[in-house]
Amino acid sequence: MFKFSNSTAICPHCMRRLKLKNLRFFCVPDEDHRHEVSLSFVDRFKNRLPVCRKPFCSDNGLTIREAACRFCGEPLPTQILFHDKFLSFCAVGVAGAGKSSYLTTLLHELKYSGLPWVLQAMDVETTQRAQVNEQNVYEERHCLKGTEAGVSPKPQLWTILDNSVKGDKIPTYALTIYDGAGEDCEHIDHTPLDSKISRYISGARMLLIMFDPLLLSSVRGEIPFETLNASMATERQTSAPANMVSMVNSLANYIRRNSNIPPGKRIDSRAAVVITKLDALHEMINGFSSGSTILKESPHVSNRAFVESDSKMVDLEIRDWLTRQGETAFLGAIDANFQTVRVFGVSSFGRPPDLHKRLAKVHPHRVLDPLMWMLAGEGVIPTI
Ligand SMILES: Nc1nc2c(ncn2[C@@H]2O[C@H](COP(=O)(O)OP(=O)(O)OP(=O)(O)O)[C@@H](O)[C@H]2O)c(=O)[nH]1
Ligand SMILES: [Mg+2]
Ligand SMILES: [Zn+2]
Ligand SMILES: [Zn+2]
Repeated sequence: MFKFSNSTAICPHCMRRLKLKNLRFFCVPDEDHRHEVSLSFVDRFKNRLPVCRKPFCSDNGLTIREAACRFCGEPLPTQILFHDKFLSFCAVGVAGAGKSSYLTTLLHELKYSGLPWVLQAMDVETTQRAQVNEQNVYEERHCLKGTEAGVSPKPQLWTILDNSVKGDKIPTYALTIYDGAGEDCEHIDHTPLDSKISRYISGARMLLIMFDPLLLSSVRGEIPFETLNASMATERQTSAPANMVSMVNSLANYIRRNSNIPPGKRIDSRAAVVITKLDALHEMINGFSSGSTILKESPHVSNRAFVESDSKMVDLEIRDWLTRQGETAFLGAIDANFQTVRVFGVSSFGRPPDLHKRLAKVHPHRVLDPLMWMLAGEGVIPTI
């Protein structure tokens, strides 16, 4: 059995470890009467949220509505401390690699794939952002707009309720997801990035390094022009694959500097290398052969466990494919910098958009695999 009580809460904005005393609490009986409430001795002792005892407030029921981190000042959901595990990941990749589309379908699959988990947003911003993206992709069936560069988008804050555990206490996991702009990732080592973004990248439990295969010239020569055009963020995607190698190197340098890791030591956060837009490669003669594991349905969800042999096979098939494309430098850079690396292949939409960037019915392929890998590593699901 896992000892959930061992986990420490982490501020999703500054990634510092949080205890009850590191939070400020505010009572908001109504907008005109917002005030801070301190923890009593008993609150600290029992590790519980404070209650406002002013007569006006207590007449209005439970009035502690807001909390904030004492370190960075960012607002936090009041319940943030009471999760059993704190999981976070961060998607990095050049502009147009498919990060936001991937995260949209990932969350959708997580909700509807039949896993015994309930996904709840912790704050209003997360709810709104997820709604806008879902509506775009699943209802209006249109590709997303590029993520705004130069600003620090807020991490999405989710709670996973684990219904698979019997008994009166359901384990809950805090899942924070950060989806930045590709443009910012490309210059990560050269520009003075927002200190919040930097802490987030260094502190995430898993990095999703998204690799767009359509940037490879060997691929571009082999797939129809229409498919290529529809599957690229044309106004943004100018990066050559060489940039992916330099992006990985500068990302690694950057994490090393921020976390004081010497150059000769591998970084110990998990790195999931995710090859996106697999659907566009179907027409490639030199693509994956029809019996490949990567083209089969993912077995992890139906087994409610991480199937190691399947994942290893997919890892091998993609490494082999990239080697055939002459792209050994990219994987070399990742293997040299990260201790725990696994390669995945996904299609967020299931088939390419049309020339007007409209989508057919969305059929994501293997989008949950990287998440299942992280959950297995954290002991949430078994590895078989
Ligand atoms: N064929 C295909 N194309 C995709 C897929 N996912 C994304 N695309 C294409 O890639 C483009 C960019 O996708 P985004 O998800 O916005 O990429 P991003 O990495 O978030 O880009 P930035 O926010 O600019 O960094 C989309 O407009 C689609 O044309 C996919 O699963 N298949
Ligand atoms: Mg984006
Ligand atoms: Zn903080
Ligand atoms: Zn009050």
